[in-house]
Amino acid sequence: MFDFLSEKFSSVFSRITGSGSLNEKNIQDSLGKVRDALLDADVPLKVVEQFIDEVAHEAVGKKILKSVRPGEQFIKIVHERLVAFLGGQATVSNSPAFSFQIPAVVMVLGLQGAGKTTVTAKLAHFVQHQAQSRGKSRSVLLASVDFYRPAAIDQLEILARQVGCGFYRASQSDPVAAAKEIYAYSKEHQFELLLLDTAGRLHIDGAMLEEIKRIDAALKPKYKFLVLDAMTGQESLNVAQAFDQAVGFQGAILTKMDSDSRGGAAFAFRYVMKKPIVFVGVGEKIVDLEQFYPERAASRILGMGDVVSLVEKVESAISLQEQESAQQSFAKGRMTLQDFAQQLEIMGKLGSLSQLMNYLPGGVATKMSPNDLERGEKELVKFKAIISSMTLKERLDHRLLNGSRKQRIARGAGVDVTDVNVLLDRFEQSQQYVKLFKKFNRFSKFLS
Ligand SMILES: Nc1nc2c(ncn2[C@@H]2O[C@H](COP(=O)(O)OP(=O)(O)OP(=O)(O)O)[C@@H](O)[C@H]2O)c(=O)[nH]1
Ligand SMILES: [Mg+2]
Repeated sequence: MFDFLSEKFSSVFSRITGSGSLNEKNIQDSLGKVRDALLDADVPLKVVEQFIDEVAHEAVGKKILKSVRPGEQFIKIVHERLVAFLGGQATVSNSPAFSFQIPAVVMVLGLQGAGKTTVTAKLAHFVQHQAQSRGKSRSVLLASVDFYRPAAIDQLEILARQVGCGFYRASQSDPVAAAKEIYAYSKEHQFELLLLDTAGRLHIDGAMLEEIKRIDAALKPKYKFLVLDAMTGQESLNVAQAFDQAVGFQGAILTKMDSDSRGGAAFAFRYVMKKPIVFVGVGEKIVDLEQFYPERAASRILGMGDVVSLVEKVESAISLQEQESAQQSFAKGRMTLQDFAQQLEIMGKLGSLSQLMNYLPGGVATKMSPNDLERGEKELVKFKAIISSMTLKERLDHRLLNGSRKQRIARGAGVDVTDVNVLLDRFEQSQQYVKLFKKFNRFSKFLS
């Protein structure tokens, strides 16, 4: 998400020099680059100009604090403005645990192929998972009034099975009658949440809006979300406006943020519609839905990483005990091969390297090619084997590893001695990284 922008932004800020205060002269070059980056990301010109004006207004005359470099001071200002542009602090999408008030009907709207059906299933998973983590359960029903594409309802049925939630197929094929039938079924069976998938068309047209209006009037959904494909760029604004005039909606769900979407849609949507982006879709699977936090998105754009989201991902995937031991090695600012092995284990549970890299600061993700990543995945497998051939003593102190020990370990793991050396190199690098991480923590405290 926002990789494109963070790649562009990463070179912008180091160039500001001089001390004393930020002035029109020393930020001009950086402002120009920020402007170009946003335009390249398909952010509408009007929005970019307003943004640049705000940053300039905020920055000029700012005294540079003694403890930071001018570039860092400028980043802080851009960061604050980005957060404000992407939704500010006080919206529903910001609350750390967005949850649906129940009972409720939720309806998704959007053009053909935007990702409505997938989002409907992802929301069902989200709600059930959220309830589970609190030791509760929620009865969720998925249903569709898409009678235009023959396989549309089958697609939803398959997804419902994956999610493990309720599914109902209406017997009537008039969308409004079907919606009423679905609603009656959901009431009768006391579902707490009904998620209704609707049909999309290639373009906004009168008949489509008319149909949505009638379904809306019949069901009076508590929540309506507009599903927007992040790849469509500025066009999505017309779609948003048309749906808003027809039935209104609370917020948007931007899908396909994992693709090479440049993030412009998020800016444009927020600026024009003044409504929150509530969720973003980051992949095709039902788990690939994240709540949208302007603050975190801004950090990612600026190449500061999104450590908070990473931590959440970690928390949902690994045990408390594992987290604590990882935390300890980070806090010490140094780690042993034993810690390293444990972290490899944890990484394995979290997903692929390329997914994880996106959360890390410094635009790490954009600097790695798919080949690098694939090699990285293979290395991880080897590394695990190598470390498991070591004795505990060796794991706690890697300096013990002389030539003959390395040979023994390589034989045990079924690899070459060079592989053992590669592991040791990587390990030493990651020790550096742990130190860096500590520094980064200090820096992010300064920003907040
Ligand atoms: N990579 C990626 N693909 C997605 C995401 N969301 C949806 N897709 C894919 O986009 C395609 C269209 O998704 P659907 O959910 O069928 O879209 P829809 O809006 O229901 O489409 P219609 O019912 O035809 O109007 C599918 O191939 C999905 O797997 C996402 O967040 N990331
Ligand atoms: Mg669909």
